Amino acid sequence: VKSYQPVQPLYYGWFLNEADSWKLCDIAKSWLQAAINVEQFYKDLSHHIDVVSPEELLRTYSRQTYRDGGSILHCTANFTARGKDESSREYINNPIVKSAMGKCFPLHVIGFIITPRTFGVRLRLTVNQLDLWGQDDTETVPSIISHPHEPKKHKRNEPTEKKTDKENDIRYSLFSTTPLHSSCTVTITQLNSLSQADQFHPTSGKGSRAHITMGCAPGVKPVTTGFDLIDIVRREKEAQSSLTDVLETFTLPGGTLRNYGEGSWALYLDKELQISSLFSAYYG
Ligand code: 2AM
Repeated sequence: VKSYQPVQPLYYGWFLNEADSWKLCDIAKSWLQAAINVEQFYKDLSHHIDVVSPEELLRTYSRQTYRDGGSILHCTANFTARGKDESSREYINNPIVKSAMGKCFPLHVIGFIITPRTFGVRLRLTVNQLDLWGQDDTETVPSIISHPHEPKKHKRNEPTEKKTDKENDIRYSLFSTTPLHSSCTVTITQLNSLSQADQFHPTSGKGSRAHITMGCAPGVKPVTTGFDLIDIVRREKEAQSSLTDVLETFTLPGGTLRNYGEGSWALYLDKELQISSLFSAYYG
């Protein structure tokens, strides 16, 4: 007699509906555009990525590597890899996880991270969400991210003969035709004298890896966004304890953009955005 094993999920997460996914893509695209309008940001990032224009930089981050086509945005709560190890199986069988399935949770967007590899939305998790959080916030970051010796040049998106509607979809290319406008003031801030230093380390410890991958540079896997965020949180801590004296900081309307070195930038929003999500599992 054959015995059948139930199929286990690839990962659990908070999923946006399609309309909200579109909306967040639009919002993220405008913030990326606002960052690109800052000359120093564009110069720095284009030094690390092989792009020749701001428009091409906008097109660099895509969601093409997603197995489901990437049209629904999500924040991974636990990558269970179909119950690969004991801790994944514990998570799958956890009564708190089981009872949260199909329930709604507000996601709190607090900013963005932009690196030569990834573009991600940074989230602040609530106490209830932290109960469901199973990602390793201190996972060792692969050496390419933590100690790059040379600026890593990513292969450019070669122009294709004719783009399909799907490829032209902003969810795939995050491409915008919005005209450039420039309005930013440069402030170089000595962190020690900053009264509201908390602004620059909005999350640390449990849940600090929480994010939504908006897009990846060519050849980069989505898992990299989490590693990039872990690395930025580490740099934020170093900056806070004054290991780094001065960081390039730019004030944008509604947010602050900060250079953490080696092409890694964080954008802090003045006001959080809230978006509804549904907790569920993805089977692939
Ligand atoms: P993401 O959460 O940064 O987007 C399917 O691949 C999803 O699981 C992606 O959303 C991806 O990253 C996440 N993921 C893939 N491999 C992972 C891993 N080894 N550890 C944690 N998350 C992973």
